[in-house]
Amino acid sequence: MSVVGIDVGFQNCYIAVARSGGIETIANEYSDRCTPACVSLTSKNRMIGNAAKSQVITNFKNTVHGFKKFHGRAFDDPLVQVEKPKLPYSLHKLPNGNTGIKVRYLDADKVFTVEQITGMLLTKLKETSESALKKPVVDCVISVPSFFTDAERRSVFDATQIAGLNCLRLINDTTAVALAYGIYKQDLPTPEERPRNVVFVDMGHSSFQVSITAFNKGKLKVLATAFDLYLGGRNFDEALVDYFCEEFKIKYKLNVRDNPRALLRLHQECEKLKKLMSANSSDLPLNIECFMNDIDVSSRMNRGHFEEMCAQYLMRVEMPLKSALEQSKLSRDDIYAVEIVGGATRIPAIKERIAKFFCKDISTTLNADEAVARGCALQCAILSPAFKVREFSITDVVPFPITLRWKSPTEDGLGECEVFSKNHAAPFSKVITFHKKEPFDLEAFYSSPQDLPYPDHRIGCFSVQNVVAQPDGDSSKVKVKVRVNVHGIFSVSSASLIEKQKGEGEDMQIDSEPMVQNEGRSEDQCFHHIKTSSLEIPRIMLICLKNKTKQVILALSKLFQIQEGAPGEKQDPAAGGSKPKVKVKSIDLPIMANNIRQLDSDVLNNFVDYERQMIIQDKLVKELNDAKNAVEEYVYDLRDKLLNGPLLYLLNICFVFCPFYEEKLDALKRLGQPIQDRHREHEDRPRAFEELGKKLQLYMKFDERYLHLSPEEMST
Ligand code: ATP
Ligand code: K
Ligand code: MG
Repeated sequence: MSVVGIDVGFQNCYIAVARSGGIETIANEYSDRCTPACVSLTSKNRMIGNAAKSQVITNFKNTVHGFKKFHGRAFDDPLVQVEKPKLPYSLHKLPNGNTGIKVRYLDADKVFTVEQITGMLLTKLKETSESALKKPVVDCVISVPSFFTDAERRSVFDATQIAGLNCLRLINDTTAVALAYGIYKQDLPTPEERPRNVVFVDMGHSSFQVSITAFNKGKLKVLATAFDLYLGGRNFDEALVDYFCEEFKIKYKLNVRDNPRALLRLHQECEKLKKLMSANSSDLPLNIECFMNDIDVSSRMNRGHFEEMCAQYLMRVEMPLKSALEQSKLSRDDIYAVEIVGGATRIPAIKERIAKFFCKDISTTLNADEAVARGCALQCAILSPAFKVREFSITDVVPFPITLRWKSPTEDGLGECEVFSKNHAAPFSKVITFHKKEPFDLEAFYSSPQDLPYPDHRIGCFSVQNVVAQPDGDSSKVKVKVRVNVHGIFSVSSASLIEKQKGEGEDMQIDSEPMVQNEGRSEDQCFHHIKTSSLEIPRIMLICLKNKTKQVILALSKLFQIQEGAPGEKQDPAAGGSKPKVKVKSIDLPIMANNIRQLDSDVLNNFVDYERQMIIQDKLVKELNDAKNAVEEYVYDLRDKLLNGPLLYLLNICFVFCPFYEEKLDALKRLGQPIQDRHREHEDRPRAFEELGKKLQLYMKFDERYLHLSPEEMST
């Protein structure tokens, strides 16, 4: 069983795996540990990662990058509309209103969903992991920004399924970093001592994330998170691009924005320049040859000027830091360290701003590029029963408060209740008790739309079905379980009707305020507990059930609730923990989820099938290319040995026209072998070779018709 963690960045992806020696990041076939988040579609196949990145300019209409933020977003979403004009490829409104990506693939117009594009990227990352580990990879942990809402998380989760992965957890970027930081620390305070509070700051290509996390021996607890959705390395590239576009308009009379290729090249050069400026404060040149209309362009830039140009972005660094600190209710003195990761934190002005805010030198003890992936792999190792790793419990937060509103078709009385407050511990389940005579709907939504980085605050509607009144006409007690799961996804996960048994009386009050009860342990804690518990649940059982992890965890959380009692906010006699006053029977109720932003299962299955087909197509193209390369290699080899005019011509024809490379390679070898043999003889006997030359000239007479012969005919 493999243990893999994947950081899917807006620009860069990293993979880390757990091996006996510990966690290590792995390189792809280009010996690159970074795989660009880029997919290029062609008339024959797909190119993904590094191969796709090299197509960004040449095949710009069909090379997709910068798509991570389209997850779970409608085409009309303001964020999508802001991005759209900046993209070299086209977006398309899907029938369900979501964002589609329009490209030419296999000589046809094709619209892919963002889940499919991320699915392709994940297929590539899966293959890279498999070739490094030399075994199939299915289980993994994948990172998402901590500010991703329900819809975005569900969409990424769908993408993992399209790629055939079993995602054990979607973990927040900064939480993965916190895990990578804390798990090996030997000197963390004991659980009784005051925790060690560390700030994690991650600025990537597209966004800025901050978390404050409290560490004790064997555990971490996220206290607060904050973010700027629109602040990342790319803003600094764009500032440079804007500047040079203006300059080149005046200096060279060039309208760079009208030329997608030139604009893309300028982007690449500006990013390089930006990185150089991080290490160098002197004046630096920008030179691009044959930039547009055969004109070479050149200019200069230095760090001081660059920082002036980017003042509006640098100003925004402080806000999320301040927000996180306020939410955590800590003072600057309570902060033990400020750890930075993410490529864009290498910009000196950003580091300065962070250090200044916390009045503290910043620490760079983590690998800025790989920390997220390493944290993901560590989480995967912890969740995997087949892997031994130090026990470490992770408590994350609910980033945006969630409210439930309920209504019945006939009963009046609309009610609502905030089920998860901001920064509530997650993953977490709660049981809410209702008193109802008929089915009812629960609408879930984010309570504070003004703070939500997403235009629609609705999460979904969950209908609790089959609810009936008690035989005596009283309302029935309905227990509904709501949860934010390990992925940070909300759901109304189960409901049951508590039926009074005949002859028993219960003092049941009908109140509009539902009773909210916390479950004893989070699912994550349960899983931990079972791995170390004295219950001795056979390890093999855990392994057997590895593909049903979710169900196992669910079962275990139930088991623990019963075994250890549920220290809920309020004790409910029927919960099973304490002595029930009355005999009750519990009936499971079906729940219908509506308006959930997740792919329907038949659509998802189609995407899974289509991804498999595309994988096969890519494999065929690759095999053909490999065969072609083998022929080419053989031809070159022969050519080196026999620099004979007519023969060279013959071989070149074979090479250009051969459609069945493998057969032809055999045929060529049969043809070539005697030639090589004779060549050897020729070195002894020049006359013999002359004869062969004549013979070859005979072959030449067949000219191109010759190529229509079968391999057998060819060799005779
Ligand atoms: P996100 O986290 O937003 O999804 P990502 O994870 O793909 O994006 P990273 O790989 O962390 O992003 O960082 C990429 C960004 O860091 C790019 O904008 C890149 O130009 C920038 N960057 C990398 N090295 C440097 C450097 N030395 N100086 C300045 N910027 C740098
Ligand atoms: K990254
Ligand atoms: Mg990142």
